[in-house]
Amino acid sequence: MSLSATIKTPLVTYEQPLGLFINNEFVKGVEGKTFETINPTDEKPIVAVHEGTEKDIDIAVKAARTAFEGAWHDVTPSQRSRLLIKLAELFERDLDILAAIEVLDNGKSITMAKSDVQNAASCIRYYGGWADKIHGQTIDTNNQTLSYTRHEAIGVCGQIIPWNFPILMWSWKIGPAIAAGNTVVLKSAEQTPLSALYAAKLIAEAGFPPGVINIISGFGRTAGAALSSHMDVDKIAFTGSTLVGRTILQAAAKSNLKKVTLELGGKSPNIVFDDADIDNAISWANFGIFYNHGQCCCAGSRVLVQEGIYDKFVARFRERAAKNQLGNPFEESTFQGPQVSQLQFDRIMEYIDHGKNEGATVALGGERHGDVGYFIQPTIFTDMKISQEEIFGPVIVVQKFKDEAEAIKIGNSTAYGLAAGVHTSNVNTAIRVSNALKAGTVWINNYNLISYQAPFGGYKTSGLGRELGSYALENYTQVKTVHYRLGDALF
Ligand code: TXE
Repeated sequence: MSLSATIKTPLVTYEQPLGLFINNEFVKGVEGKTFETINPTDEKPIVAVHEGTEKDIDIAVKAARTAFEGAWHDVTPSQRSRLLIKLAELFERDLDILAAIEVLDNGKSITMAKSDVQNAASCIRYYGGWADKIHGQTIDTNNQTLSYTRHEAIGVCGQIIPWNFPILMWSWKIGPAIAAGNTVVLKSAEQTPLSALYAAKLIAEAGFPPGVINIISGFGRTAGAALSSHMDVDKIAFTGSTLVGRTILQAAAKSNLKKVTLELGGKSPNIVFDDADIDNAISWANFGIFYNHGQCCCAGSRVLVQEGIYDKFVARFRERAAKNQLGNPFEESTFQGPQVSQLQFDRIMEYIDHGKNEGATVALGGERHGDVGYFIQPTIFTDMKISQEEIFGPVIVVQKFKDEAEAIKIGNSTAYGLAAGVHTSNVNTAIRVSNALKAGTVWINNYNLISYQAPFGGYKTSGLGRELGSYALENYTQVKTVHYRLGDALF
């Protein structure tokens, strides 16, 4: 099979790389395997890509190690900055191509895909800005000693990303790792390998030395597992399910105790008090769950509404969600496209059926949309038992609460702690409740607004460590203390 293919989309026709990207070249996998990636809108294969397995991971890790000890070591922080900024510019130049790939491979709507690519470019540029500003401290220990710290790169970083934001997750992982001077082997999700490979082409064009960033298409149990248990990978960063997050941590513990950061699932509460601006709250509740078709780790999948406005809220929320435009994700007016895969579609429909069988009221939706593509109607449940599991689809449960204490109790009642929302016009309530919620991010009178400048990550089983902002750099550096003795006194 060849190493590239011409792909036609309604927006652009472009050349899609298909190989594994190692040492700045696209190559076939050692075992010669390939796998197809499916268009979730029409359920048909788009193209087959080369599959990386354990041996390819090994080759990519060697390339990353060689670059780390060699050419990359001599690249100055300012040069790293320039390379990242150049890469951001290339993302912006090819925004339409990258966005079209996301729509084709993932099913997200074109407006959201364009915003993902722009945010990815901005994130990479932001970390370009950091690359020459990563400093240690000089520490005043005593007059005879110069003590200082260096924030050094960790080494070879393995990165495993999911399919819900393929290009955005690529940028969240690669930006801080490269800014801090590491080298990378990134495995994309098997459902959405295409944008990661196209972006790989831009790495070579930006001028990164060979081996600094390597991109492998492949499956979790083979390539992903090989990366997380590799003895020469110094750090692993993972975004995905909590289930797999646990296996990554175990693999790190059993191999070389590589450093681990995990960004996992959530079951985030979005709390609406009686005194909230109801139109604003409904609008953010709608965006909080139905944005990206509910396929967000921080999706506000539980809306908790105070009893005084509960009935009014449910009635108006139904009206609002019913207006969400479902359909062809290449149409500018589409808000919701298909779920990413048959597997995710089946999982979500199973949760919906389970809710119905348990006697929950379906206030809206609850069915497949159309008969081609993995489309699911925006679904609102009421009177449902508290659900603990992440559904990861366009499904929301609206629950009633009496007072602040109960809202906090229900809000914190899952094993997750990724995000939460609070809607109220009372500043004291907003701050008190956001302090009490066990979540890595709290949105007040909005939901799902993420900035690459501010940290993102989870409490409890939602993860370890933080991505984005200056906080992410802490996960990609290690601190060395140096004591330099100035005097000549002997012990
Ligand atoms: O995730 P997996 P799946 C949640 C969401 C979703 C569920 C299942 O609830 O319904 O997970 O989705 C790689 N060693 N999230 O099955 O399996 C895999 O190849 C190493 C939340 O797609 O966790 C892919 O690259 N790697 C989430 C990545 O892990 C392994 C985003 C994610 O896949 C591996 C996605 C292994 N043993 C799903 N097994 C979020 N936090 O945003 C799989 N992988």
